Amino acid sequence: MKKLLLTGFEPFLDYTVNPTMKIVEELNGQQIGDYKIYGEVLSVDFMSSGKQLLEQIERHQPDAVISLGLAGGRYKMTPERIAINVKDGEPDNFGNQPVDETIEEQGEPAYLSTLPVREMVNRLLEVGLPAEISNTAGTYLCNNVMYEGLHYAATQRPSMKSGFLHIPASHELAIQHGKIPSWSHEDLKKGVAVCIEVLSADEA
Ligand code: PCA
Repeated sequence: MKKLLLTGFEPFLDYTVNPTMKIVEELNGQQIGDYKIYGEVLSVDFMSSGKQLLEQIERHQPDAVISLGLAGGRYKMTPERIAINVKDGEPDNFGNQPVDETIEEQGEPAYLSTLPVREMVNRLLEVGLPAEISNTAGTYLCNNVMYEGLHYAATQRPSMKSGFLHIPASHELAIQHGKIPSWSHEDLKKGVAVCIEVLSADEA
């Protein structure tokens, strides 16, 4: 059985719940395709989120990493194509707000996801879930964590697939927030499971 590190994030900014947190907690310990899932929740913290991801990689020694993040306002499930070596944007949960900073001094300007993003989108559409590839993960914590996972894989473990999946708000969050489109929690979780099945099938 292969190991998949599946990460989510805690709530941040005016998003009072983060649907990714509940998904990783519920999928933790489950088996999907050939993968046993190791679910972990990361902080929204420019200083430590990347380090937390690398610690979890060292701890679980996964064959693949999928990180999840909330993209409040998006209507579709969006596998990310690329992570860039930039930290910038809104303040994190500790009030830090880097401007135009690099994530890794020695890192490449950008890394492409090594997950089968096209196949994931195609399969999501087949099962009736709206999806498209996203060509930007932004410059906030999601991009940061995606970049760190890909940088680690590129420099230390080339066989480890790594990438990121942005998901829409859950109904629970949309009710609290008031101004964002949403999916049911069950559909969000199903979409994540479908992407893991595609990853597993891609390697079979
Ligand atoms: N989404 C944010 C950070 C945490 C999360 O779930 C992002 O898109 O960067």
